[in-house]
Amino acid sequence: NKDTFSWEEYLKETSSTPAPPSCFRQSRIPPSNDFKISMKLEAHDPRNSTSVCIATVMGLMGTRLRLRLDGSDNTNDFWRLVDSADIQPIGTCEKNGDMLQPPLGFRMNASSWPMFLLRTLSGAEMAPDTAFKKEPRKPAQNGFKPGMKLEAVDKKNPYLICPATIGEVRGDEIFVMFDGWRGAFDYWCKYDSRDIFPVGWCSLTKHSLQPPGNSVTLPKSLQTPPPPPSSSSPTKPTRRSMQSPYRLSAPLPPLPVRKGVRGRR
Ligand code: MLZ
Repeated sequence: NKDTFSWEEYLKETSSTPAPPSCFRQSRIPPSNDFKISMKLEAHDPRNSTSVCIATVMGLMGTRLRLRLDGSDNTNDFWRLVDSADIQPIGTCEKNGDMLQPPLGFRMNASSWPMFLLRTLSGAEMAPDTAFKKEPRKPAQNGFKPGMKLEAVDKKNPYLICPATIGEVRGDEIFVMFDGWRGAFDYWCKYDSRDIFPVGWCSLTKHSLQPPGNSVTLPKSLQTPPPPPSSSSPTKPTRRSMQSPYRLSAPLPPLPVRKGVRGRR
């Protein structure tokens, strides 16, 4: 199908290479997703990470779960991997001598929390211990290099995983640039972030992968290397240099438009 995104063709088109799988804090063989919709589990509240709450599985995609904290509204759903350290079986909190907390923005009076908890858990289907997978260890060091390709969660639209490029590396941090989106969704994160995946992850785990946006991508043959960074200004990727640290050399022939890419909304 010509309209679906193919890494193989895209890597050729952009003459780029994937970041080696060893760079990522992800299992070499992705874990299976043994959760089912409506199962309950314990999760750290993303807005208040010291508190552990009850969450319900609202959706499944690849090795990820769409979670909603019980007692919260439907506008704060979040995504976690089945091998995330942020989730655990019901009962873990109590076993550790801790107490389950109402989520930030609990929609009832705080005094009704104990009864709410009781009702929430009675008769609920709890996710089995075996569904929770051990979090992989972090790679010993930051092995990413500028220009390497990867798949990354779009933090502004966290249900999306999209093709991306390493823009810059600084210590333990990497700059993730989303291909074809002119910098609007780019972010810095740690090299061992759980939100980044090796090329092929989505296809392997049957997660959908967004095609790149349609802002200009220059073939390497039309690019010139950037000037050496001046000591006064630390290099920050510019809007123009979306896909790689290379810039337009001018004048340009009309660009071929890749098929099947949507306009930016
Ligand atoms: N509103 C946009 C989402 C863009 C996602 C970009 N991810 C890097 C759309 O629906 O096209």
